[in-house]
Amino acid sequence: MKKILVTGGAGFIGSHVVRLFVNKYPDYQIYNLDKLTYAGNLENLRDVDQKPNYNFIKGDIIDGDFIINLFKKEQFDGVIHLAAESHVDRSIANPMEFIMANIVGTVNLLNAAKHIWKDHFKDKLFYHVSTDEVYGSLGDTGFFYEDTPYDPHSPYSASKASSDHLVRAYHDTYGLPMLISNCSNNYGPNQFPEKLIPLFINNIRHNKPLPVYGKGENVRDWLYVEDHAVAIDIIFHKGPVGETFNIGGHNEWKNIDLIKVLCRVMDEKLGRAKGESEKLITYVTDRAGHDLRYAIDSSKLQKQLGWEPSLQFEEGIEKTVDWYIENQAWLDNVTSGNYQKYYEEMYLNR
Ligand code: NAD
Ligand code: TDX
Repeated sequence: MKKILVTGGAGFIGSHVVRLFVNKYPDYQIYNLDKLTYAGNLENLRDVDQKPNYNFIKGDIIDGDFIINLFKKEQFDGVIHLAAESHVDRSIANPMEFIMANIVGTVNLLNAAKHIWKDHFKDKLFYHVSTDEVYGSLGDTGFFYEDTPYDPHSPYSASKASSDHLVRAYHDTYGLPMLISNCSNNYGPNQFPEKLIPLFINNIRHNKPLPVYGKGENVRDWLYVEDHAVAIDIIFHKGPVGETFNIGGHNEWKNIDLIKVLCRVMDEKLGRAKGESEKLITYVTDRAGHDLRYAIDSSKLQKQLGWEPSLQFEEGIEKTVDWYIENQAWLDNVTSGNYQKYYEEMYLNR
């Protein structure tokens, strides 16, 4: 029996990680700790939330006393830490929320793990989920490797870089057993419609403008979210303690090219005339400090631990569009704020 704490399990990637672990490891008890910010949605876990090995805890990683008491009470064997403020544009508007959640929140978890695990580090593991954005921005060529120097530009990426440094510092200073992975842009079901792909799917659905930042020439490296969850499972179970792994699908797209693919697929799925959705493209003022290009080299993970992305992008984007079209109620609930009632119904009014 293992007790695993997953932080941020009601969010986009966290919900896919929780689902994978709850279904694949019936012998583990999975504890999903989430504050349920605007980005946390328990509806994402409706299909597993009645399973006997799933537990939900509403709580804030910024609250150090709460975190230490939780670790004392539950005696977790491992932590998979995903809870974070995750949207770059929000970090530009309000950096302090990112400092608190991503830096202070991570240190609270590290302190609790160090304190509670101190005499028996051997079978414990603190797995920190991070992003490729810590490495900064590439020019037209080259890749991010695990030893690429950190060079973050947004308050979001600087807060994630800071949390990565702190996780390594707790390993080097106190011997805390840890692993870090840095992943490229994720897409797929359950992503909050403020990030590029679900925002544009939702806007196309409502015939609203598609705001392309700058000239749409920035490049991102896209990975299907379930492939990220599988990579986390493999690294958590097989990764040598103290190591870092990059995760990415070698799938670079210029924003404007990706948006045109999305428009084409949406036209087909909605039965619209060819070229209809592209008419919604609207070029707007660029994001401040907008990183030009991200591209991950994940050959260490592929060679050492045998992970491979399972989906080609065309297949992944079709699956994604199908999911949002089949789950329009999810999108409507998220955009209206109704999804927050699910918590009240499930956990408060019983
Ligand atoms: P998300 O915004 O969809 O979800 C974040 C979750 O964390 C939400 O459920 C939210 O309620 C919870 N949370 C936020 N602050 C909290 C706090 N103070 N206490 C407890 N819970 C809190 O994010 P995501 O896209 O699923 O990203 C998850 C993690 O993966 C983040 O650490 C992010 O940096 C990292 N990441 C994301 C991507 C991506 O493309 N989305 C890529 C690489 C890495
Ligand atoms: O309306 C938009 N118009 C636009 O042109 C939005 C929301 C985005 N963009 C551009 C900005 C980026 O170049 O599309 C690209 C993708 O933007 P986001 O979806 O906001 O993702 P990004 O900023 O690349 O960061 C994401 O990947 C790394 C996640 O949000 C992070 O959490 C993750 O760490």
